[in-house]
Formats: sequence, structure tokens, C-alpha cells
Amino acid sequence: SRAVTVAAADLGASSGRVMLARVGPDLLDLTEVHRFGNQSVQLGGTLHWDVLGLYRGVLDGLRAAGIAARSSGGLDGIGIDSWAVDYGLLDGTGALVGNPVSYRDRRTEGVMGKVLAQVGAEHLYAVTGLQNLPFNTIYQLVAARETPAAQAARRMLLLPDLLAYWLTGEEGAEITNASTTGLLDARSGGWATDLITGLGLPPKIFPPLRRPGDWVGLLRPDVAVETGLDEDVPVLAVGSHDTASAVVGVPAEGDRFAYISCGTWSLVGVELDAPVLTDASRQANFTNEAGVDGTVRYLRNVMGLWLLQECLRTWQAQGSPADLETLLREAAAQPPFASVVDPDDPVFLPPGDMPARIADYCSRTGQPVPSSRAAMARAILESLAIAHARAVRQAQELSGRSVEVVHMVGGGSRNELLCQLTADACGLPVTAGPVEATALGNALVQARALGAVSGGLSDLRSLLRKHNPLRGYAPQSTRGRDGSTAWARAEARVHG
Ligand code: ADP
Ligand code: LRH
Repeated sequence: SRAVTVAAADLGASSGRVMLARVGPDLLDLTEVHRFGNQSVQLGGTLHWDVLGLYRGVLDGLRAAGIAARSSGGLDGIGIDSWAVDYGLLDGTGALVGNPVSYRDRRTEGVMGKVLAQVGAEHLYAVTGLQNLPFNTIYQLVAARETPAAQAARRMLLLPDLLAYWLTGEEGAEITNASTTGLLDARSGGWATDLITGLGLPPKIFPPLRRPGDWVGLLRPDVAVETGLDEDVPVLAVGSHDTASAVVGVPAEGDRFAYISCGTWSLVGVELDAPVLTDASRQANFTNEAGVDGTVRYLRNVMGLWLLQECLRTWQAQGSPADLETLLREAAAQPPFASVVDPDDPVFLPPGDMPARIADYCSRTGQPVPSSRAAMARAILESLAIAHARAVRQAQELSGRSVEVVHMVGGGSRNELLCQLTADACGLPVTAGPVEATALGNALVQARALGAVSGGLSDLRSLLRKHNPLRGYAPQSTRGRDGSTAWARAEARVHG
């Protein structure tokens, strides 16, 4: 097998990037060729994604990737992943009807309760195995069921599938991301047609499913011209849910590990062979999302660094921006456990004044309001560490899988304070990196589909371990596992 050169387009809620990867049996090399910001846009009372801006970012990135790949014989493949649940609708001519809406938009308020009352929370979990988040595609589609756009829709394409459609003209739904809709049957692996029709949604809008490694199609001629790429470059299906690709990119050895894919969200859990569909799992709001190679991503969504991002955005909007690295240095010097919040409180989900919401949470719960930005950052990071440790502990209890190490990947793995606090709160060693686990997982699945590497996830992961510098954090206090420690007391403040 020869080495291949592939482009991995990875769209995160805070930024998009196109990475160029060279992959072979003893080669894994990743270079960033293009990065662009991503922000939602409030328009006429609805929070949208700038989907054409994202598409242009992908085109610009592919052009840059093509130029950078010239020295190695050109591009062999393209893969796209993005955050989950959001979608665009196409009409009968293939045109986009309406601009895709952000999962943080308020249109889904109250919808989940109504759907659960209709179909039953137990039944829904038994079919889909999915944690209840108010923005799951099922609730978005029900919220918008009567709109003219929905009436005109012939197809619903999840965002990475929509971008792949624009590149190739081929429609489909890649399963790892389809599993986040709340409309996929966890056991059969197909669309849950009874659920779909029962909710008054048209089954015809759900495209045929495809799997990571499947061939999506060749570039449309106009796209080839626009990007300067050859028309015979294939778009390949990858774990198109960014978290699925991130989990492929976890450099773990064996199966006794937990992962935290740490970016805008923290996705915290374990990798399993079979779903956990027990009532205890449902009540703990753990999800069984489809992973690459038939694995199950058994995890919980923790609100993540969104809290910090939204503080930074608020301060910037108020005319006094803060520098992230300086802020984190100052936060490390703050006294511990002044105030903690439950990051998953729904008040923190929508965009808006985050420092005010955190201050309000603290005063409502009888804790001191953080008196500086550094104190605010400290409160956020300790709160995330508590939520990380709680999810790692519960994932083990609920699944029966015990773990020896916690892998942190994604942009948040650059946050040394968060890594150390997470190790301390878990009472387990943390291995941090790679930062670009998602793009690496995307690229590795393409390379395998192209025959440049072979084997299962463990083989791909040994390549990752060999070619990526990782950093270890030892828990500074093993008392974190003991019920009477400071971490346990802090957790009890939010989950009393
Ligand atoms: P997403 O894919 O959701 O857009 P990323 O994986 O790119 O998220 O991670 C973004 C996060 O990474 C930011 O919110 C920020 O907190 C963190 N981050 C990025 N760079 C640094 C850095 N130099 N030091 C600490 N944290 C960082
Ligand atoms: C992370 C992520 C997460 C989803 C959320 C909508 O980027 O894909 O796995 O729950 O975005």
C-alpha cells in the first residue's frame, strides 16, 4: 500500500478548518491549510448558521489543499465532518429552502416535552438510545413541521451531507451523524419509520444511509473548476459527526479508557460494542451514538468551553476583550472552589451575556459571585472538571466498563488548567492530545477506505500514538475518588 494525501474538512461550532493529511502504513502527518471563523447569525428573530460562508470556507480550503498536495502527487480524497443535529432542506430542484437554523435557536423550546408526552420517553429511548437534548433533529423538525420551508422540502440533509451534496451532487445520510437525529433505530441501524410517521414527518425527506468509508461521489465539474482540483477526486464518507471522528482520533491503547472530546462541547464517555438501553442510563441522560466500525459512543454532552467562549464574546462586545492565554494563567492562580455551577443548566444553552448568567446562578445558589474575570474563568473550569469526572464515573457505572485513563482531545486539550483539574477531579491520569483529533479521525478513515492503511480502530490508534506528541497529567490528589474530598463536596454543591 502506498501513502495517500487527503483533505479533512472539519467544521466546529467555533471554527472550521481544512487539514491536509499524508497517511501511510508508517506515516501520519497533518498540516492546517485553511481556518475560518464560525458564528451563528441572528436574523429576523431566528438564529441561523452562515451556511454559505461555511461552504466557501470549505472551497477555499480545498483549493489550498490542492496546491499544498501538488508536491505529493495531488489529492486522493476529501472527507467532511461537522457538529451534529443541524440540517438543510432541499426542494424538488435540489435548491436549499431556507437557511439552516442553529441548534441554539429558541424554536425548540417546549417541543421536547410535547414529543415525549406523545411517544413516551421510555419508548423513544428504547428505539433510539439517544439522550434527550432539546435541540435533537427530531425536535427541530417537529418545531418547524408546519412552516412553508418544511412543506416544500423533498430532502433533509445533515450539514456535512449538505456540503458533500454541494461538492458532488450526491444525496445521503452518513450514519454516525444520522444517529444524533433522534430518528434512527439504534438496533436496526435504519431510519425509525414508525416514529417518523407518528410525528407527522414525511419519511421521503430522509435520504439513504451511508457508512464511514463509503464512496460519496466525484467532484462536480464546476466545483473542480472553482477549487482547481481534478474532477476525479472522490469525496469519501467519514465519521461525519465530528465527535465520531474525534473518537477515532483518540490515541488510546486497549479499551479501558474514557475520552473527552473537548471543544465548544465536552463529549464525555466510553467506547462500547453494544448500546446500553437501561432505564438507569436513560435517566442519567447518557446517549448511544453510532461510532465508526459499528462501535457505540456511550457518552454525555457536557456544555463545555462554550461557557468560556461566550464570556469572551460578551467581554469583546462590551469593548474590553480578554486574551485567553492570559486569562487562563490568572485563573490558575485563583483560590479553588470559590463558586461552581452545573454547566448543563439549560440557562447556559442560548447565546447571550454569559458572565451575567453565571453571576446570577452563583447568587441564586448562595455562592459568591466571581469578583474578577479570572475568578469567573476558574469557576467555569472547575465546574467543567466536576462535570467531566461525574460523566466518567457514571459512564463506568452504567456500562460496566472500567477505565484507567482519560483521554482529552480537541481544542480544550490545549487548556493545561482544565486538563489538570480534570485529572484531579477524576482521580485518574489524563492524556491530552491530539488537538486536531477530529481531522485525524476523518483523515484516517479516508486513508483506510483508499487502501493506504488497514485494520481496525486499534490499528489506526497505534498510528496516532506513534506520530503525535501527547502530554500526561497525573492526578494531584487521588482523594478525588473518596466521598469526603473537596471535589466531592464541590460536586454536591451542584448535584446535592
Ligand atoms: P469546536 O470544534 O467546537 O469549534 P475546538 O476543538 O476547536 O472546538 O476547541 C475550541 C476551544 O479550544 C476554544 O473554546 C478554546 O477554549 C480552546 N483553545 C483553543 N486554543 C487554546 C489555547 N491556546 N489554550 C487554551 N485553550 C485553547
Ligand atoms: C460537538 C457536537 C456534539 C453535539 C453538538 C450539537 O461539536 O457535534 O457531539 O451534541 O455538537
